[in-house]
Parts: sequence; structure tokens; C-alpha cells
Amino acid sequence: MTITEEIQRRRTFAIISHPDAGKTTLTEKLLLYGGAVQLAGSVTARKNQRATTSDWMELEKKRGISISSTVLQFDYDGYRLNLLDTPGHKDFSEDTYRVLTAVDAVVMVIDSAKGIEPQTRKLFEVCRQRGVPIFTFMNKCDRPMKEPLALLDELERVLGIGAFPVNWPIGNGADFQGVYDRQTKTMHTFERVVGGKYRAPETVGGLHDPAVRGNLSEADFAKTVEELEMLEHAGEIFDDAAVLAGKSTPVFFGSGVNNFGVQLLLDGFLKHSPAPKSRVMGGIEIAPENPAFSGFIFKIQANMDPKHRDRIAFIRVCSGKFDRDMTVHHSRSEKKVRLSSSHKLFGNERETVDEAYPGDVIGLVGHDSFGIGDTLTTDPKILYKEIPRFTPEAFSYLHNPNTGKYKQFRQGLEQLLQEGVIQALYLRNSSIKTPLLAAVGPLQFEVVQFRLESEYGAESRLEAAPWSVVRWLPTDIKEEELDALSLPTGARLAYDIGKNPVILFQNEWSANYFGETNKNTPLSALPVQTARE
Ligand SMILES: Nc1nc2c(ncn2[C@@H]2O[C@H](COP(=O)(O)OP(=O)(O)OP(=O)(O)O)[C@@H](O)[C@H]2O)c(=O)[nH]1
Ligand SMILES: [Mg+2]
Repeated sequence: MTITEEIQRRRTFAIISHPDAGKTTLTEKLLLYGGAVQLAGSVTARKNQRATTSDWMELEKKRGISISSTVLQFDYDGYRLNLLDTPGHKDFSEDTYRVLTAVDAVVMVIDSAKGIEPQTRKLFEVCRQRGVPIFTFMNKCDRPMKEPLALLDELERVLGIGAFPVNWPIGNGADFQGVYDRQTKTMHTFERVVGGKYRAPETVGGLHDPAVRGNLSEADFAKTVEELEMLEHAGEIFDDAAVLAGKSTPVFFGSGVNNFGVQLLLDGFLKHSPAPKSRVMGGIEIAPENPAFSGFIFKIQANMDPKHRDRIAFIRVCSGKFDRDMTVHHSRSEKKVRLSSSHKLFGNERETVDEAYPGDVIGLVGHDSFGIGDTLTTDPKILYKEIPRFTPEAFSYLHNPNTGKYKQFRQGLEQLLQEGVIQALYLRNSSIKTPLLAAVGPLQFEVVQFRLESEYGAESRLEAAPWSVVRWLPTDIKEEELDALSLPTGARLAYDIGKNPVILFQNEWSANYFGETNKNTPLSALPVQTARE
């Protein structure tokens, strides 16, 4: 296969939504229908019993939520898919946003009973800004759902995006029969299978086949037929260009847990989603066919597999061909490094990979100098600046109650900071050695504590810190200038991990007051980008 053919068969996408809409469940089912697993691993009825391929961490299993994104690579129907399941909880949105920099399309999952929830809306905004094509899966049609027309209207009204229903649900809740595919004009009637572990038996036929009606009342069926006629009458056609530009979203209905409509989503997605495109960095366009290999690190994760207590850097290949053992330029250290330990990933399973192409996400092991956002390339002129940063809003000291375990505590914390699980700040002129953690949301503290204990055997104790706002000072401010600042009551000077000075404020009001009374010292919610970042 030529490199162009390899690129054209790649599909790299993330599944996003508000918590609990069913992303992990759908991921499992895409694997099942994609032939990557024989049996969907999720025991989804009871959250605490779940053990899925993509939720590998103890804490995720315990809480039944995803706290970290998962990469799954598999082949289906001639395509090579790189699928990323993301966490929905807002405290972990940093991880989700980083993943969005690495994909070419997203599947947005909506709970059809709830419609568009706040976190979906935020994630949608990020996709829109990046111009990422969005495919919509209206999930949980097996439960009493909102009117399908109302759901489409919500997409258009709340998100301001055109919505094109590729298929349409027939019945809902206990009467959900299946979906009508508007493009092939066929009705797909599904049967429920216990636990949804296997593919759902499916009958394909005409809309007016009596079997389609199932338990549906005459009136309900007539209403659905009328809706379909209305849609046809509106005469809208599938507009690939609008979808690729992120202006319109194809909508698929179904039920992940029951395997309804999953195959149609998978096939429809593959047919209409884009292969890897060029990336524009600092005015330079880097095409995937560019002969130079290049990619950037968007995620770091340690201890994914208790059998290998190591650290894995996830890189999205953007151009050229990756070969195992190749030597590349590493942007942060400006050094040449040899990439010998490269893996393709499937949840917590990994397999050595010898070559990879644009669109692929691969894991690199054994490079402690790699950080999130770093570019790896054979052409040092290429430098990606993709990774967004977020302003922390929660602050806590992390104590080590067990001095005998000092080493484990330090080492564990250092690793987690490097992974970007949380940020740390260092108070200026302070004798306190206790680390001050800064998080986008408080669940991140819980993850740090849990992982310190389970992966490093180090206990920890949290103590709330008195600040709720952090602002960055100009990075070139001098030490004497810092000495001369007059801070509001309770505010403190500190440094971030990159030694950039910040001020911690007790509240928003105090930060604003400082801003207004110190016009010569501009504050920013994030460190002002330096050339390196
Ligand atoms: N009734 C019904 N329940 C579903 C369906 N899909 C998922 N669920 C249930 O919804 C709950 C949440 O599913 P998950 O797949 O964990 O949701 P998620 O979006 O990955 O959640 P986070 O990763 O924590 O944001 C589970 O209890 C699932 O069994 C569906 O089609 N119908
Ligand atoms: Mg999940």
C-alpha cells in the first residue's frame, strides 16, 4: 500500500459527551461490531459491577465513571480506526480537551431522554472552534425519550448546528423497535439480547412490514410515518461538505447498551468521516503526505498495566511514516532521540508496532524527558502547538502522613505531575515543603490520592488551601518587582512548575481589585505562551 492509501484508510476519532450519556458503553459496542472483541465486556446494568476493556483503572471500576481517556486501535472493513473514549466529568476535561487535539472527527453521544447537557455543549464548542466534524448518536432510545424532532431542534437551536437525521427511531422506551434508514429506505428491526453482550439479531425490511409495528399502537406508528414523510418533504440531502466543515451533523438514533443502531452508526461514520488532514502551524501547512515524520504528544500515562510499571507517552502521528527504532528530533530537549519501544494500544493492552502512519496514535515507552505538547519529528522546522491549558480553580495541600514512605510519596507525586493529572504550585519565600496542588476540579485530588496509594503505596492527606483563584504574572517580571508588589489580604505569590510567577487570591473579587489597582502588572488566567510551548 502507498502512504496515501494508508492515510486514506485511517479514521481517528473521539467519543464525547456529558457524563453518563453512554460513551464507554458505545465504545465497547463499536469494538464488538468492529470485530475487535467477541463479547462486549461491560456489565452495564450496575455501575459498580462494570469492568470494561477501556476502563482499566481501579477507581474507574469502583465509581463506574471514566476518569481518563482510552486509546483503542483496530481494523474494520479495510479501515484502520484509532478510537478514543473520553471522560465526561468536567473535572477531567483537561484530558478530554487534549484528546480533541489529536482526532479528526468526533462522535457526540446524547442521552435522548435528557437532550443536550452542559458538558456536551462545552465540548461541542471546542470541536467547533477546531472545525472538527461531529457525528451525533442519540442514545438510550430504549428509554422514554424526548420527541426525535425536538432533539433535532435542540441541536439546531442550542448548538447552532444543522442536523441531518440519517435514520429515525421507530417507537421508544419499551416499544423501541429499531431505526428506519432514510438513505437506503430500509427498516432495521432489532431484538434485544440479554446483557447486550452479543450482536443484536436484526431484521431488515420495509417500513410497512407488519413485524415492524411490534407492540406499537396504530396511532404511534402513524405519527412516525408522518414524521418521516415530513422529513422527506423538506427535501434536505446529506451534505458531506457541510459535515466536513462542522456546520452540519449527521444524526443516528439507537441504544448502545442494547446494540441497536450501532452497526449503522459505525458504517455511516466510516463512510462520511474524514481521513487525516493537513495541520497548519504558524502559517505553515503540514500535509500528512509530507515526507518528514512528525507528531505530537497529547497524553502521558504511567502504570496503565500493573505488569509493566512504566510510563507511556501517546503521540498522534501527523505526517510521514513512523518506523520503529527511528531517530527523531525532540522539541523540548532539542535533542535527537531513538524511538525503540513503540506500541499500538488497545485499552490497557499493547503490542509492539513497527510502523505507523498519519492518524495513528501510538504509545512510546521509556522516555522520561517527554512532556505533553512535545513535537517529535525528523524535520526540526516542524513544531506543533496544539495543547490547550486550563486555569485551576481548586487548591489543596497534600500532606504525607507517613514519613517512612517519603520516597514513594515524592516519586509518585512527581510521576503524576509529569502525566499532567494535576498541577503543582510552589509558594514563594516559604519554608513549607508540603506540595500545593492546583486542579481544574476537585475530583482530580481524589484521583491523585487514590493513585498514590494504589500505585506507589503512599498514603496522603488533603488539606484545603485558602485560595480559589490563580493568576499568572508576566513571565519576564523581575524578582525585585515581585518583592515590591502589594498584595491584597490573604493573597500569596507562588511559582508554577515551569517557574512562572503567579498570585493566589482568596476570591475573584480580590483578584479583580488587584488588577484594577495595578494596571502596570497585567494578570492572565493562563501563563502567556512562551515560544517553547
Ligand atoms: N437504558 C440505557 N442505558 C444505557 C445505554 N447506554 C448506556 N447506558 C447506561 O448508562 C450508564 C452510563 O454509561 P457509560 O457508558 O459508563 O457512560 P459514559 O458516558 O462513558 O460515562 P463517563 O465516562 O463517566 O462520562 C451505564 O449505566 C450504562 O449501562 C442505553 O442505550 N440505554
Ligand atoms: Mg465513560
